[in-house]
Amino acid sequence: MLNRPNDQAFGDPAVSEPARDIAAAPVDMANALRALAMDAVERAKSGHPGMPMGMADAATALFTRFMKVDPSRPNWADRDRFILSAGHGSMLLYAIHHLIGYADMGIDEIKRFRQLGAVTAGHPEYGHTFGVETTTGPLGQGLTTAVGMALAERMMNARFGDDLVDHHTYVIAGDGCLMEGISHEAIDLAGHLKLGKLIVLWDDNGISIDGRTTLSTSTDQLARFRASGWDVVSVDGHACDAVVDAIDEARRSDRPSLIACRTTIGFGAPTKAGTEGAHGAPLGAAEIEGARARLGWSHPPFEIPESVRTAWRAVATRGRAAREDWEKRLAASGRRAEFDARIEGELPADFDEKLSAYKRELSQARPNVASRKASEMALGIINAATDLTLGGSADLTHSNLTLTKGLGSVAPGDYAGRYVHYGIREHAMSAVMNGLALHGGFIPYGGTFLVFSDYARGGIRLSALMGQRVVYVFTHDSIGLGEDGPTHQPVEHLAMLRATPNLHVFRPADAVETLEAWQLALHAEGTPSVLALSRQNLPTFRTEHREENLTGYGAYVARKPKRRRDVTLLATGSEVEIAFKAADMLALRDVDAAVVSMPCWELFETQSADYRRQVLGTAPRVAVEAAARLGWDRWIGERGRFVGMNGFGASAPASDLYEHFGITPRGVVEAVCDILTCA
Ligand SMILES: Cc1ncc(C[n+]2csc(CCOP(=O)(O)OP(=O)(O)O)c2C)c(N)n1
Ligand SMILES: [Mg+2]
Repeated sequence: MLNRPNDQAFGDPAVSEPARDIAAAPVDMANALRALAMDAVERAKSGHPGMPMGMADAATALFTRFMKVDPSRPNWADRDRFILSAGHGSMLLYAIHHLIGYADMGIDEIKRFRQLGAVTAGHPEYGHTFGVETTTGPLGQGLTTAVGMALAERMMNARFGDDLVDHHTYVIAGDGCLMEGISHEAIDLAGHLKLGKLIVLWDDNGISIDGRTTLSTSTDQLARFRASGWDVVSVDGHACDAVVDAIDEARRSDRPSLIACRTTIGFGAPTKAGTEGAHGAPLGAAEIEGARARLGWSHPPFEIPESVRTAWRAVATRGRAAREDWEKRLAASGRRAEFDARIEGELPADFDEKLSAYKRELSQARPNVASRKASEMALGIINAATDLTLGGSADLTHSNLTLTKGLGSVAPGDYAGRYVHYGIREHAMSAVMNGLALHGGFIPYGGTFLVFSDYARGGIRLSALMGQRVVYVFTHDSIGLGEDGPTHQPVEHLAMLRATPNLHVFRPADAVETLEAWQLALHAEGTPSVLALSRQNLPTFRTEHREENLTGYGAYVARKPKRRRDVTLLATGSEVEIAFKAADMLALRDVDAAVVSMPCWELFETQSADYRRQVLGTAPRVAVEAAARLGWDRWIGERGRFVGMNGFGASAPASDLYEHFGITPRGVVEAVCDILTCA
């Protein structure tokens, strides 16, 4: 069903001519992308040929005329960022990378598309393939991560000027990206912040997996973007010149731009073009043969004529020259060391010293404050000690306590500040923070209530998968938040977060542990962190200063038994206080209890078996945490007991709720006496 205006071009001799010796035309360059995509998918027996074939012309326009990248220096700081938000079309990216000469993308890797260990993973994976700026696959994430990159670019520009920071962020997004809810959060924020160097090419093909997009949407996307403060234009996505003109125009705008590229999915495929049949399966030998004929591409699979290769390599030559010019400017700027340290995210040399001095003060002052407040106090020191940190909250600044004095808000057209008002957009906040971290120059942290980590989950998972230093400040971390009730009281969230690989979940128990958690989070260059923080006050029990970061052990004995260890009480966060009180009560009944604070399970797991044995002991264990039990059985063992939540919370003052759910010193004592004979 070839019903788009440009379908007429099929088979038209003007579309292409056989390979020539003279410089290749854009259509040949685009056809090279199409051929590599359909042949690689065919060979892999899986993948998505439709999107690369549809967007080949627009991508050729973008790369040949505008993209500033140097494949020999994939991470050069002032490169343009290209984000394939429609990550299923990964072969488009790999074909381009092959043709412009990324060292890891030889033709053999294209032939090994989607095979174990190949750089040509099913979806683009950050850190796995040169030049892949972010992991995409969950639709909408790339678009939103790109907003973070475009914001980082403006903020670095505000700090270092046009000579050192001046690049664009280009996105290819599909119908799916624009249908996802996160897209609205992203375009709303980008439009508001006037991120003029963000340019989105929408693969407007009217097709998704189930069929025509009219099955499920009738939104006027151009109107939607326009209403959010974007420049918008619609062009024939197969007319290279029209796309070039549109990008040219977009680059002149001080608003973000949407270029709707009207395309035919699977362009060139004789029967599957324009249909969902081209979306996500090999085309089949006959269809590929037909496509070759229609496109005028007579070369065997994986063979690209030299004229086409030469034309593509010009992109790299141009990029290399731009990079070399930039390096000269950087060298002449006198700010090279500062710039490099910044982009690498190096904490200042005296950072830990300052934190340690503050930790000593805390142990002496022994504040009785909520851990969210302790976090604010820690941030006061941290944000003064480094300007890498970039704060923010999803409209809960005064609850999350994420804003410290003098940070200044990031505002439309003014990017000097260090605090982002993400608005009520938890999902976008997580993905934007990924973009900020990936771009380089910032350590983003952002706050919301722990319960709404659900809404941020898509981005949190990618922070972990990509190993980005992003800090999630999740306050109101249990029924301890009280009256707001069960919709606001997290129960299963710690378990969900702890189940996520490469994520440190800290639940500090006092002001000292909170500072230590922050210190660990900021040093964890390849791991995002969650700080689960209380609304209610917690006494400081770490009253003796220790230079060593005890939270870094993940768990440690916070109170040694007096004579022998009859029982070990395990607790985190606000429940450590309960465990201490239970230990006092048990002492009166001649039961000697050790109390173990477990602020970070993941770090505890990395300790030696010996250390873990020492901490956990051989006596029976009782764990107390105002959350779901899932995961605790690992620590309490077969004989253990768990005191915590069995279902959702309720609306009442916090102390009534703890009483109601039996998460009390008495509840712990009863659990202990259930397994031991108590006096
Ligand atoms: C969050 C998310 N939901 C679902 C999918 C599965 N999925 C992959 S591609 C796709 C359809 C996307 O349609 P479109 O963006 O129009 O791509 P096209 O078919 O035009 O290539 C879906 C549902 C996904 N990758 N991410
Ligand atoms: Mg589509």
